[in-house]
Amino acid sequence: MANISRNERKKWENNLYIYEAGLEVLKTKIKLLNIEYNMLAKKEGFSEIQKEEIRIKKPESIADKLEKKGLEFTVENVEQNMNDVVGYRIVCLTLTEVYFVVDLLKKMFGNSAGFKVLKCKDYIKEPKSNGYQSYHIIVVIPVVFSEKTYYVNAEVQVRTMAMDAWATLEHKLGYKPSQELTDMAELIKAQFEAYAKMVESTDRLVAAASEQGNQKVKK
Ligand code: 0O2
Repeated sequence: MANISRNERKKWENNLYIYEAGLEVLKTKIKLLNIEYNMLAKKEGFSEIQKEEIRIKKPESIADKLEKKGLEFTVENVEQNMNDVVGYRIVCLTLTEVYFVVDLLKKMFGNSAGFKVLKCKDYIKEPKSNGYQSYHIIVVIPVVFSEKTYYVNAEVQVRTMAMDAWATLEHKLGYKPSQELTDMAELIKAQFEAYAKMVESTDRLVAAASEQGNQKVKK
């Protein structure tokens, strides 16, 4: 585990309120998205959003991530190099709903003063080599206090239920393997690659079937 100096930890704790405030602004924004989604979902025949998770990354995880980038844990390094201290995950039932939500998010953050879409990573179109799939949007959130406005970057992940089940299991096994599992690492890797292919083909099949169903209803 990467080292955090006492001084930097103290500085981090003193700055944490900015990230906590950023998360509150993001939660409000996504509450609005939920209202709009629920209204449109009825018309489109979509299911409701299945699950939402939020988190502020622990300093230990931040330090580990910075270390991988060859950087020390300092408040400045976090501000300049980390996009996902504030994280929000939205889990939908189907692929069609994922892209619908992504589109709403892009429009919502792109059209609001002070907010910005910084970067999009479509790990659904281009999954990671281990099979990880998800759509990531990095957004900039304005946090307006009386004396100063801060800008906090946050990562919004959007994925299907099937992708979420895969990522949750892989996170547990792949990120922190026990000794017993390390011995089986190759087998697990292969299994997860196969599992990811199943997730991908099932999500696509469901999307195609729903699309066909919709067309029949419209005829
Ligand atoms: P945790 O515990 O979920 O917070 P960047 O610096 O932006 O170029 P970064 O930050 O690695 O690169 O971005 P990326 O690739 O978008 O990944 C950020 C987050 O996506 C991770 O945060 C995970 O939540 C998730 N993720 C990415 N790859 C994988 C994967 O292979 N498996 C699983 N299960 N999740 C993944 P953290 O901080 O790694 O973890």
